[in-house]
This record gives sequence, structure tokens and C-alpha cells, in this order.
Amino acid sequence: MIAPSKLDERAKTIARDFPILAQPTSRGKRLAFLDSAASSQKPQAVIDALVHYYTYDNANIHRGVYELAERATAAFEGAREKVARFINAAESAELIWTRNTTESINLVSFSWGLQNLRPGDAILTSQLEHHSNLVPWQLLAAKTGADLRFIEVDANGMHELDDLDEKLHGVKLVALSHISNSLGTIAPLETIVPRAHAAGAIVLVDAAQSVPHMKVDVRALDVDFLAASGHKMCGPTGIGFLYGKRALLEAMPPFLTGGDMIKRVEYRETSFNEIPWKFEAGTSNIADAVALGAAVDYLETIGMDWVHAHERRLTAFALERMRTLEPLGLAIYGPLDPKDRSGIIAFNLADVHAHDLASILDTEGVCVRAGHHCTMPLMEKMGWPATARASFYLYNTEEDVEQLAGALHKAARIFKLA
Ligand code: C6P
Repeated sequence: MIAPSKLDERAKTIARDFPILAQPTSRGKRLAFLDSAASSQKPQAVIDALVHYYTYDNANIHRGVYELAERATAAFEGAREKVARFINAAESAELIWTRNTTESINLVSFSWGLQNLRPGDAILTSQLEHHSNLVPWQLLAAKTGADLRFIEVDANGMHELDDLDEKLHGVKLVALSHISNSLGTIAPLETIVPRAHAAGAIVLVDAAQSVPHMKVDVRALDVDFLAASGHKMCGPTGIGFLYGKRALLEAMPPFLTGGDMIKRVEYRETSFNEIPWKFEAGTSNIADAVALGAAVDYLETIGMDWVHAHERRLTAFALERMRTLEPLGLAIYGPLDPKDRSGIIAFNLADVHAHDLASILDTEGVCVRAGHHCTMPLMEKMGWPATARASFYLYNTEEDVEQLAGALHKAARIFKLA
């Protein structure tokens, strides 16, 4: 157990690795960046890796026999190995580069889904899902005649599992977010995954909000597919990945076709490359993959257990500070038990629209997201037109939380709630 002050001290040191955090806002305020669930900031080491790649190693991969091309290929495939190790995949061939979580999920939907689902089958997801883990399944269900079912959530965003076995009847695919981007709920995967497998379903996990923040072990979780985005884990935008178990990936048809994903092409026929390249048509996002490898190095140097412990403690501290505003009308959403939630806090202030609230927080240098957070059905179910959302990462400190609390008090004064 690390002492609270030690966690915050280290976070202050870590924040210095992120040059963007040192700049004041145009109003001269200190920047309190509390929107890492949307996209994280990048440490200098990742920015340097990008510049280094373009300065010294840039060439197309898997094609050239010259030294530079070999160096680029080695950097690209080396990054794949780093990310595969980071999530404890059995082998790097099970790690496919994509643009982001959204593309990873669409890959599974188009490739595995169209090949495997028939009328009478079912897909099970939850009421918490980001549109990226909902719309692909709506379209797949419409195309294949499969049924789309939902694990319901209660008023605090907790999964209701009493009727899980009943709901799993006939299900071929369970698709769940590990951590809800709207409410921070951590899905009880240790309960759901074995029961899904026992019912004959495979499991896809949308790990966009978990892989950046905690140790995620695909083999310990025994998930079949896992999707994540580089830009939420200190890496660049435009690079993400899909993990899949070898046997599943090998049996799936390609999603996109063209160069690099082929073994042999004739005028009327093509045989496909091995995994992972079978799913990587065209020139890949080489530089950003390499920089994501640097982001993984950076996170591993700090330690994912440390990241998780720090965020847990900072979230508990933020909840404590924010609760002092409850008498002024601050409503905080999401799981009540801290062990069920991550570093995401959704809230509203009385009947102030979340966008107005976020704009006032911005005048104090506090960056939070406001809106439906790409979970429109969840907002409608809960009866919230929108929420504001603060989300924490390894570089956030108690000072950021105090700045948020101060800005909320200012908003309460402006709206005559205090
Ligand atoms: N959530 C947020 O502010 P992409 O855009 O493909 O990198 O990630 C999509 C995605 C999928 N699942 C979950 C759980 C997510 O949180 C996100 C992205 C951001 O909450 C942007 S909408």
C-alpha cells in the first residue's frame, strides 16, 4: 500500500513528462485536463518516438530489402510485440493493427459476424455501451436475422445479472465494454465470461477505457476478442488494435482487401497472408504503431498497478470533494461502491445544462467533456439530457481535483445555487 501523498507526488513528476500540461489557458489559468477518457495527452517520449521514426527510420514495411525498410519493418513489428505482451496475448500474431476501437469492433462484426451468425442466433450486449459497441451489432443483427439482446443496468449503471443464463440462451456473441465511458462501471467479466463460454458464446471486450488504466490480461480474462485505441493510452491518434484468439482469426475471412494481406494473387483468385497481416490491407499506419510501442514502454516503466492505484485514490478524493457540493444540487452518477468504478465521474449541477456547466469550468482551466458521450440510449434510459464528465489519468493530481471543485463552486454561484 503506497501512502496517498506519495501517489500524488509521483503524479506531479509524471505530469512533467507531458509538455502540453505545462501551458496555461488563454485566460492565464493552470490547465486541469480532466478529459482523458476522450483522448489522453502524450508524453515527450511518445512525441520523440514519432519524430525519431520520421527523421531516421521512415520507409514502407514488408516490401523493401534495403536497410531502411528493414529498420522500419523491425520497428513496426517490434511495436506489435510490445502491445501483445502488454495485454499478455499468447503471440504477437494475435494482435492486429487497426485505426481504433471502433474499427476493431467493425472488423469482428463484418468478418466473424457475417460468417457465423444466422437467423435464430443472438448477440448479447449491455445497456451501457458506447455507440461503437452497439451500432455494429444493430447492423449485423439486421443483416443476419440474429436477435440483439441487452444486459440491463440499474439506476447506478450496475449490470443486472439475475437472468443472465436465460438471456444467454442461443447467444453466439457477447460484446461488452470492460469499463463504461459514461459512468465508469467496471463490468464483472470474471462472472460473465465463463457463463458466456458455457452457453457456447464467444466474448468480445471493448477495452477502450480499461487497457489504458489497469493491467488487462487477455488470457486471464479468457476473452476471445479485445479492442482498444492507442490515443487513450498515451499513444497517437489513428492507431488501435484488435486482439483475437488465433483459431478464430485464422477461420475468419479478411475484412479489407488489397496489398500486404495476400500470399498469392492471380487474375481470378487470391490466397491470403497469415495472421495478423491477413487483416492489414494496404500500407499501415507505421509511425503511429511505433509510437504506440513507445507509449507502452512508458506505461510499463511507470507500472499499470501504480496507474490503477493512483486513479482509484484520486477518484475517491474527487468524489469526497464533489459530494460537498451535493447540497447545492450537484448530482453524481455511476456505481456507489468505489471498487465497481474507474476514474470516470459523471455529474450534473441542478438543472444547468451540462454544456453550460462545462463552458464555465473551461473558464477556470478545467477540461471536462459534456453531452451524451456516444451513449445516447443510456442517457435516454436514465432520463438525463446530458451529463458532464471528469476523467482521470496518471498525470492528474489533487491540485486538478481542487481546481475542479473550485470551478464547480463558481458555477453554483453564477447559477445562483449558492
Ligand atoms: N470514447 C469518450 O469520450 P475510438 O473513437 O474508436 O477511439 O473509441 C471508441 C470508443 C469505444 N468504446 C468506448 C468504451 C469508448 O469510450 C470509446 C471512445 C470517447 O468517451 C470518445 S467518444
